[in-house]
Amino acid sequence: MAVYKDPVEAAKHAWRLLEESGYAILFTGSGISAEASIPTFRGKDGLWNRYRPEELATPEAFARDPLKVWRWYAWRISLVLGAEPTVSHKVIALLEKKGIIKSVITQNVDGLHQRAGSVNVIELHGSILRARCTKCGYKWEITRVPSDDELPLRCPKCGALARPDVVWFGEPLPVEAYQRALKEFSRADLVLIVGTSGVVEPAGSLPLYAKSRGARLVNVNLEANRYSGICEVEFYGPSTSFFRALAREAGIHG
Ligand code: BJW
Ligand code: ZN
Repeated sequence: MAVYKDPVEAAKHAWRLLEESGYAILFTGSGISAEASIPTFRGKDGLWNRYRPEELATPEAFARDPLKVWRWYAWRISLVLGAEPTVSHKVIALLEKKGIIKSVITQNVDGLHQRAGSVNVIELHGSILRARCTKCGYKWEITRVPSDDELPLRCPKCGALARPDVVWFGEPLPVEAYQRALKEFSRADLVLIVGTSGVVEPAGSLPLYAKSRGARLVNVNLEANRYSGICEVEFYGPSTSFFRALAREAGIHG
């Protein structure tokens, strides 16, 4: 196990592991989008410091006050639509293109991996840029920030109340995405974990599952998290500094 503060040293070590790997995957959380000015959930500037999850990100909260929940999501949609993928997202997409990593399993709902060009992306917690009818299940893309008088959104097919197509606390993960993720983590021999605290289940346990099957782990985070102490490489610093250095090692010029 090696712990780094220097992104160049960390990237050199991680690149060696990538070259040795047969099936490397990425597991990402909100920290990878923090440098795109999209707030994380926990920590100093996290959303849960300013808002109470049980008032905004549970089915009970939505049943109680759909307008309040939709207003909060409309604000977050505006942040996502105004954001650009970071160097981290872009380098990850190029690594996939080169066949060096096979898939990205993300807890994020912001779609930035896909916008950066990643193709094999598994979204475990849904997408903030999609709405879903609470009655007929119809889903559609959200391409602009809904105005306040459009809220709460209604289904264009049946007129019933719609909700953000994300996974709230107490809800099961989308079955197909979770099954695909399990397959990826059981196949992987290297998992790069980027920008997640790892505290939310069942997603947070996936890297541990891979490790129990012999995979090596790389952890990229600003600070210690659930995976600290069990990874082959741990880098503590902003993910863009790591991926910039990794791109150099990989000879990638975006
Ligand atoms: C940087 C950085 C930079 C910053 N560079 N790094 C077992 C034990 C205990 C509880 C449970 C359990 N099993 C289930 C539960 C309950 C619950 C849960 O996990 N609770 C825990 C919090 C205790 N889980 C659930 O309810 C899940 N459902 C479920 O289990 O259903 C069971 C069921 C089965 C069958 C029928 C019915 C039910 C669902 C969880 C859904 C999570 N949803 C959210 C909201 C999504 C929608 C939205 O966006 O509004 O998902 S919560 C939020 O947390 C979001 C995230 O995807 C998720 C993970 O957070 P993430 O990404 O890790 O962010 P942070 O903020 O925690 O961390 C950011 C990290 O980045 C930090 O470490 C920073 O240091 C770092 N960082 N800048 C590098 N520049
Ligand atoms: Zn409908």
